[in-house]
Parts: sequence; C-alpha cells; structure tokens
Amino acid sequence: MTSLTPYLNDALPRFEASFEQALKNINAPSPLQEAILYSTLQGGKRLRPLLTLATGKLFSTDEALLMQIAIAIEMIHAYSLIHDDLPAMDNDTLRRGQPTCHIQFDEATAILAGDALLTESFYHLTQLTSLPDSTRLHLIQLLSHAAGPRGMVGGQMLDILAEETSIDAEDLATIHSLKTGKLIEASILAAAFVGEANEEVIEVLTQFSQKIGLAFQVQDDILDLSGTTDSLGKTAGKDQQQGKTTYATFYGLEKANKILEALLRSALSSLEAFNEQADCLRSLALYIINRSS
Ligand code: GRG
Repeated sequence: MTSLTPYLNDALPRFEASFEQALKNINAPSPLQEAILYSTLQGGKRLRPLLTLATGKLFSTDEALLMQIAIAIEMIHAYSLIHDDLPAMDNDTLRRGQPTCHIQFDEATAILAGDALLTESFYHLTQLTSLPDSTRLHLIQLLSHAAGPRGMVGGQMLDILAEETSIDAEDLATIHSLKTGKLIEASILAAAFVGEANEEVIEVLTQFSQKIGLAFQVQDDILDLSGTTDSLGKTAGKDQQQGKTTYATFYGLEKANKILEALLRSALSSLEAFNEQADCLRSLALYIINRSS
C-alpha cells in the first residue's frame, strides 16, 4: 500500500476533527442529524479533502481556510454516495463496511440527509468571510458546475442510461469524467483558485486532475471485478451484476491495469515543473492507483 506524505498523514486527523465539528453544527432535527453523522463520520478515504490540502502546499495557503473548502467538498461527496446507494439508483445495502443510510434509517431520511449535505456545502462556502466575495463566488460556481448537471449529476444520468445500451470506450471516458472526475478536478482547482494560481499553473493542474480522476475510476472498475466485499466495504462485482460496461469489463483486467499505469505516468509528468512542494500531489496519485478499497 502506498503511504501518504508525513504532512498528509498529520493533516488527516485535523481534517476529521474539523469535519466532525462542521457536521455537528448543522444540528438538524432527529433522525436527520443522526443520519448525516452516520453517513459521514464512519470511514472514507477523504481523498478529495486530501487533494485540496495537497494542492494548497503549492501556494503555501493557510491550512485552516483549505480545511473549510475541503469540508464543503467532502459534504458533496457524502451526499452523492447516500443518493447513489438508494433503491432508485444503485440499490446498495453496504457502504464503508456498514448498512447504507436508507437501510440504517429509511429512504426518506436518506434522501433528506443527502439533500442536507448538498445544501450545507454551499452554505459552508458562503461562510468563508476571509475570502473576497469574488473568490467565494468563484468557488461556489466551480463546485456547483462539478456537482450538478454539467458534472456529477449529468454523469450519473448518463451512467444510468448506459445500463440499457452498449457503450464504447469514448462514452465510458465521458461518463467517468463527469460522474467522478469533475469533483476530483474541483478539489484541486478550488485550492488553485484560492492560491491565486496563474493560467499556466491552472492548466497544468487541470491536466493532472483529469489524469488522476480517470485513474481513480479505472482502479474503481478493477477493484469491482477483482476485490472482495470485505476489502471494499461495499458489494463487490456490482458492475458485472448490473451488466455495466467498465474499463475492466471493456478492456479486461490486464489492459485496464496497463491503462492505469499509463495514466499515472502521464499525471506525474504533468507535475514535472514543480519541485518538492508537489510531493503531496504525487503521493496521492500513487495512492489512487495502489488503493485496495
Ligand atoms: C447520486 C447525484 C448522484 C451522484 C452519484 C459519485 C457518484 C455519483 C456515485 C458514487 C458511486 C460510485 C461508487 C462511484 C464510483 C467512484 C466513487 C465515487 C467511489 C467512491 O468514492 P471513494 O472511493 O469513497 O472516494 P470513500 O468511501 O473513500 O469516501
């Protein structure tokens, strides 16, 4: 298993503490509050928050500010998992090794927990009063594009439609880039905007994030086919069960692994111009392709 840099290892518990505080502050009526805490505080790799913090290292941005942006992003991610597990979507009973939100509570509560996390995320961004209004607005726009119909929600629609038809590799790449890639990209670009990165750096980071976003999804497809329910903490073999085309089913495991390695090489070469300040991003790229859950 790839290890994270010492900075990321140390930052992880700080993120957990800040995230827990922000979630407790929501103080929603019971059992909504319990469903929110249940779905957010029991596991999860925190990949997107770590990407935000790692990108911040390039600009020496204040960590407290990055944490708040990372919290908003993880709220959106948690919402997407709760809704994705619902009977009308993937109909899954296991997430992060425990019953999914609608199984533990009920469907209405799970829908509302997702809604609450999505809306709270944007409220959270409005509260970053140390930032100029224009930057806050920019962040809100970036995340709404990544999460909404131009990004994750649009990708989820295409993914559902793809269950009924046969798709090719190009369609697959489009679905992945919208469904999971856009939020991963936004996790990096949010820190770049706050760090006042110039256009050239934004372009390099966009290239890097698109490569690791796709790599993340290719590894997800490989793990679905080769991992176990125990190691994944979610039902293994789900894609095949649903007759879904994935990188692993379309290309086979061997070729999918080769694609993954090529994506990693290409992602790392995008960062060539950066010195050791980009080591946290490099370690996350390695983590994505070596992860086992
Ligand atoms: C329901 C609007 C809506 C969108 C759902 C992102 C998504 C779209 C669904 C998630 C379903 C899924 C399993 C997608 C595959 C890639 C993915 C996002 C995996 C889960 O992300 P991780 O591995 O999860 O970062 P943890 O648990 O580590 O936070």
